[in-house]
Amino acid sequence: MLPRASATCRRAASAAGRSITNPHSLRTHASVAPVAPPYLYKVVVVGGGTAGMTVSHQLLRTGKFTQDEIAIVDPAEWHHYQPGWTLVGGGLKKKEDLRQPLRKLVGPKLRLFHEQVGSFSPEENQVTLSNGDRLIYEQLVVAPGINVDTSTIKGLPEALADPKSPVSTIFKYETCDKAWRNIQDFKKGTAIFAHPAGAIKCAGAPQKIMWLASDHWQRADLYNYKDPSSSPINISFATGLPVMFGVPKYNATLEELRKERGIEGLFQHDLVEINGDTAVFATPSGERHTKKFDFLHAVPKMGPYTFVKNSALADAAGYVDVDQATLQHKKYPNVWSAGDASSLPTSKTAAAVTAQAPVLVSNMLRSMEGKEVEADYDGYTSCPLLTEYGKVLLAEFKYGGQPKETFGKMFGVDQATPRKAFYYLKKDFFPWVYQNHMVKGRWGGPKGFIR
Ligand code: UQ1
Repeated sequence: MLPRASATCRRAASAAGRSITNPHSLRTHASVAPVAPPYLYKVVVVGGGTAGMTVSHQLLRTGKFTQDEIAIVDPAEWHHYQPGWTLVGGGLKKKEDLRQPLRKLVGPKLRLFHEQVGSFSPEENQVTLSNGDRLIYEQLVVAPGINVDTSTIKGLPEALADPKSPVSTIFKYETCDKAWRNIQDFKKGTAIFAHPAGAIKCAGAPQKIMWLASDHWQRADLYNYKDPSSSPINISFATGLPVMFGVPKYNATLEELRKERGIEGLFQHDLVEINGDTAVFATPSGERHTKKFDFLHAVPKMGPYTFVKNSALADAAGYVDVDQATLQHKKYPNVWSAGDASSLPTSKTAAAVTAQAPVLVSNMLRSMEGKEVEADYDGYTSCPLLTEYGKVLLAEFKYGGQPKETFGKMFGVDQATPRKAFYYLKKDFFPWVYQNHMVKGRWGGPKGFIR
């Protein structure tokens, strides 16, 4: 089905070097040359995850777009609330409650292409899908997320797939509930919680699951914060990074917690291989260290999807190369990015998308109206760090690791102190507001509801 070619869509087509006035003429053309006809859209959004859905619905809610002028491209059947997977790993939620069929979430005015992207041709304002369909756009939003690749750790895919292995990860839908089963089954021995070197989404999650597990084991009398050496369980946090957390203010609290709770810190230890019950770590100097485990929570390395990395849109690291304050592509002014796939040098979270999406939407509209874009995104991101059952440290910060605390300003509280109120925000309010409002374009994070 071809959408009606609006005037702007026709402009996009002619910008792409074709003089199309009637899209059906391309069908004739297609019968001569074996290429699929292009579909014409004002906006094509690649990705139906947190960033893609939030941006698409916020665009629609501006009232500037009509039926089928915005298309979303995503092959996924399900849309997941990934921040909730830590709660599943901690036994606080059922994973089935944190996903919805993508088709159901996409507003009726949006056109969904349930396909993978094959390639980008930004010079021609065109995206080619893996089925050969071509979408011509006036504006393009690239937000397909980041690839959580279990094969980046040798032996991990096999260990995760074995239901009896003590290896799990909350970073995959398939295994976030295995993490909770393993935590409950674990009664004695060495538990390792790993955090990889390199960029990952939700950089706090690898330790959130550790704080919950250690609390669970303490409540079960298997671990004693005050006397860990006489406990049946011992715990190590093995991280590829030199610190517990990248923001100095929150790192101070978390490092103190680690010591108070008798957890061994293996810094600059990057898990690269699982060999039976042995974890192999690489250090920056190229050494290999090994440690036996009886329980392992692993976190795969993550990186840009190949179709982004290998495209003209990518920076040297493979992320969509956008300006860090305007979210506009550095080379192609009608290309935008938000979320995990973007080059924005901030922590990759859903909270970050609450601040990025309104800037992207506003700047896209300004740009379409011939106005200057505004440098409004300050890098805001947040990490509600579960430190035990019933308490969350609500890290909120911007570029440069500078704290930007919502409730500090409002109520004069220090958010580095774990609190019960933040726990209920994380456990109940955020999942609710996300599923009912954020994906529909009605939630602005710390700024509250939109319009
Ligand atoms: C937020 O808006 C949000 O989205 C629903 C989260 O969920 C993933 C968050 O973790 C955070 C911190 C926010 C920010 C909102 C406030 C009120 C601090």
